[in-house]
Amino acid sequence: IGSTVLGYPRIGPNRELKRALERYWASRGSEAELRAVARELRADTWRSLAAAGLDSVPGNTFSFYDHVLDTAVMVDAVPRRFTDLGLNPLDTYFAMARGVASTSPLEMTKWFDTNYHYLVPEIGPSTQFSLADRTPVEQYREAAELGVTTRPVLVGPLTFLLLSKPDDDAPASFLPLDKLGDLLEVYAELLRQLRRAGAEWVQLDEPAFAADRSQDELDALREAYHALGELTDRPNLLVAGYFGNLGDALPVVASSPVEALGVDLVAAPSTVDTLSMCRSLRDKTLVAGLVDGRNIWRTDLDQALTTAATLLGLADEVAVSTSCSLLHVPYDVEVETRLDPRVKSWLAFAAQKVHEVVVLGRALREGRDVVATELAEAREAVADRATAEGVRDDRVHARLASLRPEHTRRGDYAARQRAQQQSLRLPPLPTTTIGSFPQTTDVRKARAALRTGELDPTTYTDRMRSEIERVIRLQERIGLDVLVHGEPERNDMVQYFAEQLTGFAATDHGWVQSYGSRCVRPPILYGDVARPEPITVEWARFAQQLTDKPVKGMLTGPVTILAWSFVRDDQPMADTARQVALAIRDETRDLEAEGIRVVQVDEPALRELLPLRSQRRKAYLDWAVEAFRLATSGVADSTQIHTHLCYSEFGDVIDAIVALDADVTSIEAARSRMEVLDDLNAVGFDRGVGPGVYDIHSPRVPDQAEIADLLRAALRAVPAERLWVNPDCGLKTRAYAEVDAALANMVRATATVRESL
Ligand code: THG
Ligand code: ZN
Repeated sequence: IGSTVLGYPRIGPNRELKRALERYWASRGSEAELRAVARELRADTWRSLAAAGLDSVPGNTFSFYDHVLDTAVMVDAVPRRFTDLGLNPLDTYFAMARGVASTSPLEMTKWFDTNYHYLVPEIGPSTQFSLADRTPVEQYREAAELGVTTRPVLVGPLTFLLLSKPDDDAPASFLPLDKLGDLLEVYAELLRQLRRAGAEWVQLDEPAFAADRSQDELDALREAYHALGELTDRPNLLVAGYFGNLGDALPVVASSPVEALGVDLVAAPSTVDTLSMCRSLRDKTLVAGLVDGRNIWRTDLDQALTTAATLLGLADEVAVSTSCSLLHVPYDVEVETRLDPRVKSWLAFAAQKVHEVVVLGRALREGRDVVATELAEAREAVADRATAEGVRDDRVHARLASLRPEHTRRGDYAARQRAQQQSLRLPPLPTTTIGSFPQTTDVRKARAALRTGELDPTTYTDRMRSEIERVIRLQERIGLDVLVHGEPERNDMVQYFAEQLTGFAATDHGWVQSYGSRCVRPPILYGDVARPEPITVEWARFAQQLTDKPVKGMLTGPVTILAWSFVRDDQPMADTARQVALAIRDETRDLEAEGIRVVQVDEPALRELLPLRSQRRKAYLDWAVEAFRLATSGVADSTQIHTHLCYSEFGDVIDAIVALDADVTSIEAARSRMEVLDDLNAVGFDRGVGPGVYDIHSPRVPDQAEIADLLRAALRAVPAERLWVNPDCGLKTRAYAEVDAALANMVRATATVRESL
C-alpha cells in the first residue's frame, strides 16, 4: 500500500458539486449536467492524488449526497415508501436523502463525533439485500480508463448495520445486525466483481468499532471478516477503523484472514501499545494513520516518524496514511490569500496532508535524508507555532486563574422563576422561535458586498436594520410572545462569533461538507480567546427598542463553538472551552445591561462531542457543563437563560442537560413525537422546555391540528406552566412563505390549546 489517504473531500474545491446539485434540484440543470460535474470532480481527485505521489489512491470516495446512503442503495435497502414513488434511480436516491412532498426522508444524524451527517438506513426482517447498484465497480473502471489504479473504499458491513435502524415494521426484538449473513453475500458478490474489474485492494471502513461494542457485535465482526477473508475470488482487504481506539476489535481484525489493518494513531496514540502485543499482524500490512484527517495543523513529521519506527517490526509492511478520511478538512490551504501568513504556515489542508503522507512514506522507505528539506520545514513550522506571539495572552490566563466556584452557579431556581415571571409576564405556553429567520438573497448579497468593500458599513447596517425590523413586525403580526431579531448579519452561528473573537482565524474557501450540498467553513482556533468588544449587543438593542415584546438575545455556546471549529491541539479542550465561555459570559452581561431580558445560548453540539467510549464521557460532560454554566451564570435572577439542543438523540446526555441549569431548553422533538420529554421527566428535569412542534428540515408546512395534537401530547408529559412552543430548529434554511404559514399555524394551535387549559 505504501503511502495513502483513507478518503478525500468530494464537494469540489469551489463547491462545484453543491452548485450542480442545487441546480438539479431546482430543475435548472439536467441529470446529464449533474453527472458531468461529478465525473469531472472524480477525475480531478484521482489525477491529483496520483500526481502527488500516493502509492495507493482511494476510490469510490465520491458521493452525490452521503456514502452511507450510497451503501444502502447499493445493497438495495431502499424502503418501500421510496420505491413506491416510481421515480428514476437518481431521484429515488434524492427522495431518500431529502424527502418529497408526500414522503419523509431517511433520518439524518451525526457521523460519529464529527460535524458530518449521514442518512440512517432502515432495515427490517423483510429487507432483501442484493447488489442493486455497481457504482464502486463502475468508478473503479472510470479511474482505470484515466490511468489511475484505485482502491475502492466501502462502508464496512458491520458499520453499515450498526448505523442502521430497524424499520417501522420490525418487531421489537429485531436488530439490523440480524441480517449480517444476507448482507455478507452481497459484499462477497461486490468483491468478486471488483476483483474481476481488476481491483487489487479494497478498503472496508469499520469506524463503528471505535465505540463501545458488545461481545455479540465483536463476534459478528469476527464472523464477517472470516467469511469475507475466506473468499477466493477477491481483492486484498484493508479493514480501517478510525476515530479512536479499536479496543477489543483490534485483535479480532488482526487475527482474521484480511491483508491489512488501518488504525488511527492520532485519535488513539495508545493503539501503538496494543499493536505491539498483537503477534498476528506479522504477515499483514499495517496502515498507520499518522496524519490527522480531522484537524488542520501541520503534522509533526519527526514525531510521526518516531511512531512509525516503533511499528516497523510488527507487520510485514508499515504503510503511512491519514487517521481517517480527509472528508473532514478543506481542500487546499494555498488558496487562502487573506489568511495571516504566519498562521497559514502552520496549516495543512487535504492537499497538504497528501503531501505529508508522501513525505513520510519516502522517509520510511528511503530514509530521512531524501526528504530532509521537507522534514526541516515541518520542524520549523511546528516550533514557530509553539512560540508565536498571539497564541498566548497572559490576561486570559490571569482571568482563568481567578475563577471561583460561584462563577458557575446561578441563584436558586424558584427565585429566578419568580423574578423572570415578574419581568416578562408571559402567558402559559409561550411561543417563540429558535433564532434565525430565512436568509434572503438580498441579505446574503449585502453581507458579501460588505466583505468585498462594495457596500460601506453604514449602508450595510441600514440594510440589516430594515431586515430586522421586517422580522420583528412579522413576528408581532403572527402573535409570537418572545421575539428574535432573525440573525440576518450572521453567516453561520459559529463562524460569526469566531470572526469577532481573538485567537480565531477565518478562511475564505475552507469549506467542509456538513450534509448533502450544505457546507460549513470551520474557523481555526489557534490562540487564547478574548472578546475585544461586544458582538451582538447593538443588533439586539436595535431589535428590542422596536417592540414591547421581549426580544431574545442569541448566542452560541462554548461547546458548540469548539465542536464546529478546528481547535488547537496544544492544550486540553477543557481549557479552550473555558476561554470561549468567558467571552460568551461577557456578552450575556452586556446584553442584559442593554435591556435584553431573555438570552439564549445554543449548544446543539453538546451531544456531538460526547466521547465514543463511555469511559471518557464523564470527564467530557464535566467540562462541557462547566463551560456552559460559566458562560451563562453571570446574569441576574430576572434574566431568563434559554438553550437550544438539536441534531442528536439526547438520551446519553440527559443528566448533563439538567446540569446546564438553563431556565428554558428548546429541543428537537417533532420527528420523535415528543419522546424526549419522557426522558427528561425520568431524570427529574423541572425547568421550562420547548419540544420542537414541527420539523424545519422539510419544506412541508404543518397544519394547525397536527401542531395542536403534538402540544396535547407534550402536555401529558409536562405541565402547562413549563411548556414552551417553538419549531424544532432555526429557520435560516427555509423560505419566508413556508415560515410565515407554519408559524401562524403554530400560534393558532397554541391559542386553541391554551383555551382548553
Ligand atoms: N453551523 C455549523 N455546523 C453545523 C450547523 C451550523 N452543523 C450541524 C448543522 N448546523 C448542519 N446544518 C447546516 C445547515 C445549513 C448549512 C450548513 C450546515 C448551510 N450552509 C451554507 C451552504 O452550504 O450554502 C453556507 C453557510 C455560510 O454562508 O457560511 O446552509 O449551522 N458550523
Ligand atoms: Zn437547532
